[in-house]
Amino acid sequence: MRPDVLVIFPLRPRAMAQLEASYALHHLWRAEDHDQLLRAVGSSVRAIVTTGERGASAALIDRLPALEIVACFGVGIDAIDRAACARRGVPITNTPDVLTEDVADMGLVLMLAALRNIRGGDRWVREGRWRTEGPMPLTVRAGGKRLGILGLGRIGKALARRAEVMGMSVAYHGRRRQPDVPYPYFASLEELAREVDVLALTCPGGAETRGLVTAAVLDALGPQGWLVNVARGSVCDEPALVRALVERRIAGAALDVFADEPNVPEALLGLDSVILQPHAASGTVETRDAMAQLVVDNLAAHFAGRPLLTPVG
Ligand code: NAP
Ligand code: 8YV
Repeated sequence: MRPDVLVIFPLRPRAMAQLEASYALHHLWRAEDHDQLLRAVGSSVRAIVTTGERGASAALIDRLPALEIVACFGVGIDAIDRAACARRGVPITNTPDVLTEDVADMGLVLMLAALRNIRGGDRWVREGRWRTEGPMPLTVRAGGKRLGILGLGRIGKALARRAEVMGMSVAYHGRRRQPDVPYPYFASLEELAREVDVLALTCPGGAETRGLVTAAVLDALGPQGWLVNVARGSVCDEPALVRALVERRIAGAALDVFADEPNVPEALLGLDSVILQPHAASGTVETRDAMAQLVVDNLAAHFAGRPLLTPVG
């Protein structure tokens, strides 16, 4: 009998076809009545397929007594209740590495788009202001600026490499100094923010990092400082960020992630100093296919009794 798998959100088509061939899939995302589906199949579900955004709550996990594994399409697992999985001895897999370069690309693109006011320039052309008013207002050079990275992991390091190519200097904050990296370490995030022109967030979400970027950190970044967030919306105190932007206490922000996705604070929508993306940093065909394949391969390894490819430690 094919193992029962609960699909919280579908993956890429080729990966879904592979899953269809090997498992009995139960699609929570298209069930009109979640409760009814869980009552019908919950007792036999052996695996969850989910995404970084949708995760898996303790309430859901508790309804699946036969659960053996949670396979996440995404590296960030802050939306999965790790404690509930640990209590039940259920391993979690994620999709590290395969998305690193694309997410770092998005960090770089967002940073440059903010500093060079790419949105404003595009609008300047479309609205005919180039013809009527002449050149657009000047923008800010990236080269020579200082980039601070909160969370110098896989993505943070890939972003740092890109920033160095742009002629930027790099410093970082994390829970500890990393002896093998050449960049200056700041034990205090506020001190780092004071020292840099751009603060980029590339750490995990979740309880440990919730609200790390406070109003005080934003004030330390200051009116010439920019915030780039490709981590999780929860890492930043979003109301404090909105206030800092509205009051021009920071120069601008480039945001791929938000506290309550897909809801974005109304106040951000009208601000020229902000560039927004819909949590799209890993969203290339190539990366999403590789992430989806990793989900499929982790499940295959689990059900074949082989070691998982990318278990969360
Ligand atoms: P990673 O390699 O594990 O790097 C995470 C870094 O964050 C580590 O260097 C870690 O350093 C630091 N960190 C962890 N906890 C911290 C804390 N409490 N305070 C300060 N720093 C902390 O992970 P990754 O693969 O680079 O991914 C990072 C995150 O990016 C993911 O978890 C996810 O939330 C986000 N992401 C977003 C997108 C998107 O679409 N926007 C896509 C992929 C990933 P220390 O251990 O030294 O503290
Ligand atoms: C999303 C991400 O998971 O990997 C992560 O942590 O945030 C993203 O890659 C992706 O949008 C899939 O839903």
